[in-house]
Amino acid sequence: MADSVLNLTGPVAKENRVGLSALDYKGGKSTLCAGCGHDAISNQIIRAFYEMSVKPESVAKFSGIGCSSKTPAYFMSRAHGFNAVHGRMPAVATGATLANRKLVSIGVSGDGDSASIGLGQLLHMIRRNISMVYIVENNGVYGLTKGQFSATADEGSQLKNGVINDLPPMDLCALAITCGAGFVARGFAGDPKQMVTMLKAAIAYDGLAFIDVISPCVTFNNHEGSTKSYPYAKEHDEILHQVGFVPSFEPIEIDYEPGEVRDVSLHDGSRVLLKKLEEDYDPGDANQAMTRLHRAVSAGQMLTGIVYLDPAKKSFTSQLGIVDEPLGTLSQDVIRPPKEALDQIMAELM
Ligand SMILES: Cc1ncc(C[n+]2csc(CCOP(=O)(O)OP(=O)(O)O)c2C)c(N)n1
Ligand code: SF4
Repeated sequence: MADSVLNLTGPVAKENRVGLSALDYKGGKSTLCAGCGHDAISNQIIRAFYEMSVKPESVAKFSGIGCSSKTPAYFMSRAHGFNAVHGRMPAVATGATLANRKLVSIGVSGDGDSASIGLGQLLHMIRRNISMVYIVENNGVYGLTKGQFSATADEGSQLKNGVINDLPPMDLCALAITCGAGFVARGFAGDPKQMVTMLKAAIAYDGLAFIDVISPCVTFNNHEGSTKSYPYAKEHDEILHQVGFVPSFEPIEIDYEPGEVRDVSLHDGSRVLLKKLEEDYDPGDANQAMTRLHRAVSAGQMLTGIVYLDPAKKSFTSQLGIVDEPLGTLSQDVIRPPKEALDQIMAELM
């Protein structure tokens, strides 16, 4: 078992702008395998919300089913939370977000939850531009059910038992851009500096901020044949997939420069090749974003950073003109048409 909470020494022990310390953002103790990439992401979520001074009570956490979907229990215990049915988190989050536009919503899902069983739900949520941070903790496998390939597993990658994946992977970032997402990013669980920066930008974005995070499964997808392992991701910084079994390891952490390609070795000997977007990369060009994603795949790399950003895109709540006050607390005399209005409608129908 790993403790998911940040090391609360040094600057994080200070109070933020709303008078809270990082401790106020912690969650329960993680029950994930030691070294699982998902715990590293939870830590950066805690850090980002703390440093952005978002009150935990104003946050709504959503998830589906999977090891990744368990993680909202490991951060911000004081926030609202809903653990939905496998792959159905987007429908629940859509309803909650529309009912109360004041909530700061964050969804945490897995590649099985979002790219396999829940793909239809995810695509419609992106298309509607629901205001929330949507994280896919992408390890290329169904970790919770013992490591079967998911729809993001790379063709030719191998399970620990020798089974080879002969289907092509889905690139969730490319899919998100195609479906009209206004904020699309990719990160690596072992690169906390980049991760926390992208999370802060995502929290500040009004609309759906989609972040695909390569998050190695150290137990079922972190071996030599895996392309979603810590080592593979670190070597091929372009798209994340890692599967493998890594019993109780120290999390891998890297720090590398924009524009650099980093070959990362996972605990089981597999590798990931990460490429960080250049400092002067312009995320405002969707065509360029798609080209870069495709080029990275051809080079066997995972491209990380904010791949695409459209700050002008309207969120669904703005488009619908939803009032600021949560719908659930509006009084009857505001939400109910008066008798005269109903009588007039009836008269028009006669
Ligand atoms: C309707 C339904 N089908 C199948 C399952 C079994 N199941 C539970 S979690 C899971 C996959 C989780 O994989 P992923 O979302 O990638 O999360 P990870 O565990 O890898 O973080 C599956 C198939 C289920 N709970 N419900
Ligand atoms: S099985 Fe894999 S995804 Fe699940 S907690 Fe363990 S390392 Fe993480």
